[in-house]
Amino acid sequence: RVYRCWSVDTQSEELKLSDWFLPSASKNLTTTNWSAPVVWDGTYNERILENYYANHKITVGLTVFAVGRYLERYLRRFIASADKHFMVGQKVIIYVLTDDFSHMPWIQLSPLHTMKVFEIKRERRWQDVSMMRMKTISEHVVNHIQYEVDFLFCMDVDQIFLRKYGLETLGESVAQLHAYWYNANPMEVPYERSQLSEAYIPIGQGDFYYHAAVFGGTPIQVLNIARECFKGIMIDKRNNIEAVWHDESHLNKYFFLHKPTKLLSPEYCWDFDRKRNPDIKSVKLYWAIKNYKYVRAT
Ligand code: 2GW
Ligand code: MN
Repeated sequence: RVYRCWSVDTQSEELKLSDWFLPSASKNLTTTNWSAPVVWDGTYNERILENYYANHKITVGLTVFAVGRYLERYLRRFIASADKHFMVGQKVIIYVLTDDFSHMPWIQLSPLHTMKVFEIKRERRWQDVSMMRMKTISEHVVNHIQYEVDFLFCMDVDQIFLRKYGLETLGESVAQLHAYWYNANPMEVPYERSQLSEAYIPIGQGDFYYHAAVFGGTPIQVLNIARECFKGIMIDKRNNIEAVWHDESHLNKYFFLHKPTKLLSPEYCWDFDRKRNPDIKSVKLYWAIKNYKYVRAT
């Protein structure tokens, strides 16, 4: 299957010509009502960022879980594409959490990039595989990640980097606008609507619907996010309720209560199954094809 990609190279050519003048993406929202930037292609100046970080050396972490069939199916492409596009020129540590060391793909990384692999146990239910990531992330941030990186991203494995995913995405706490809901009225988005769940957001409230496939920030902020989400998940379990979109519902509740300091446009996690759309100028990361019948079989 061939993905449609559009207007990318034109876009970066234009960026080179207009060194200091950066027109903001025409009608796309570029600032939230709490003054957090929404990063779209064309709203940042790569050269200024690179100059700044040339004098402020940082290391960026990236956690990814690959359990069961997701290991053979997605991990290699995720890591290989991250090596090519994620924080190029910066020090990067990719933290892989897997239930099966013996099937770890061999991948040669570029000099500034390294990888640490940890074994985790496999949860019986897939909902738990996804939700328990919050617990594992907290533990690893506490035990070592906080000493190893300045910024941390946590991502789903079923996605592929396509273009430079760089310094413009760094922030205290970073949330990803969901490709399907980025311009929807918060009234219509699939927040958890049961008051019995910790993830409950009342109708009429909420800012955006965020995608749990990407979130990040400083290690301490990520720790807060993961801890709070896991707390909500466990309270729900005790009350015999599971939020409609699992950890994603709890993440949305967290970001509703604690506004993220930076939002990433859907160009940073796009689904090419969606219709071509002039808002989306330069896709940096996209959803891999999911054969649910295959990957979710146990
Ligand atoms: C997940 C669902 C059903 C069967 C298996 C799995 C599964 C997930 C698995 O067998 N092995 C595994 O490593 N995972 C990890 O959990 C993997 O990193 C994967 O990317 C992540 C989330 O599962 P995924 O990608 O199938 O969920 P999506 O793409 O439908 O994602 C959204 O909703 C989820 C909750 O339902 C999460 O919030 C996720 O972060 C969201 O993107
Ligand atoms: Mn996913």
